[in-house]
Amino acid sequence: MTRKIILDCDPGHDDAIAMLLAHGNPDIDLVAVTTVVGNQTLEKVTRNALSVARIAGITGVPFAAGCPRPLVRAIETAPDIHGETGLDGPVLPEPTLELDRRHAVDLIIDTVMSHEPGEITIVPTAGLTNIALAARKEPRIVERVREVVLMGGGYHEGNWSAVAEFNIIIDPEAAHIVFNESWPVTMVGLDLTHQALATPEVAEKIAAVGTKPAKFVGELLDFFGATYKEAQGFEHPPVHDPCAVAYVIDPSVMTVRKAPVDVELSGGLTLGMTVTDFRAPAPADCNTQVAVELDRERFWDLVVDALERIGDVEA
Ligand code: PIR
Ligand code: CA
Repeated sequence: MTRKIILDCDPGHDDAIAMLLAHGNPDIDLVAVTTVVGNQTLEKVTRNALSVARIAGITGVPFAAGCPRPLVRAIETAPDIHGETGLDGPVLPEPTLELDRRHAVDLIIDTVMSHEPGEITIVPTAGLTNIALAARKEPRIVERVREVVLMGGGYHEGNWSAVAEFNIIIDPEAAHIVFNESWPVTMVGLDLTHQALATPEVAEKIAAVGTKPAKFVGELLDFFGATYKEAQGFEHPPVHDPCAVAYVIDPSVMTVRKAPVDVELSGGLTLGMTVTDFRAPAPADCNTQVAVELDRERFWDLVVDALERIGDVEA
């Protein structure tokens, strides 16, 4: 059963890998890619998205740029992790795709409204500014979207504060909107993505694919691994964003637990925390679930398989 997805991203090393996984997997139909300020400025992450499209051989998919800043807060980027370009490490080719003329929010709305109810899954791997605005501008998308599977948050740890994750804390008001709408939301948070570590064995499997896109992923992981070690003391880097795509491809690649999730907007120490209520039983109207445990081997097999299917792309 192929799933049509909109990937809303801020490439970003792991966003780039998420895009390659979505493009190379036969069960995913990538129908739009939208960008939002996050790991770097909107201008930088948008250019990166188009460069990655060229590396992956993605054509015929609309790419649109979205919000240049969060709803309420000042811009916060992550150069310590992703570098000054947002995608430091590999040499990036000049983009060949042209940007769609629409704003990302309009592309999201048009895409959802022009498909049947239940057809489109939204996969945000960045701050939730575009998604929140789309829900406010055209509330009918909330009923129409199949589900929102997002990388962000976490129920037991943070990476930008003790308790908050980057994608949530950079625009907590937007995250609050997304979690509090009635669409089904799966939170693929740090609890899950910190299990997706790119170990040397993983890097070897990717290198063995031997193609240009696989080499690109290898270079991404080298840079990401070095900054993750330096800035966050990780032995191997967690490759967050492809986990959300993997859940859409095959939900059995991780276990999930139904639980209400809300976003803290006023806590002094806890701003942007995704407060998860594990008290049983979950209320009948609970629309949220959280990812708990990853089948690491099958996850990486999906990534390697996508790279094998993409093959060597003539740039
Ligand atoms: C990763 C990110 C931001 C900061 C750090 N330290 C690490 C980006 C990734 O692209 C991912 O979507 C999410 N935000 C993980 O917090
Ligand atoms: Ca990201």
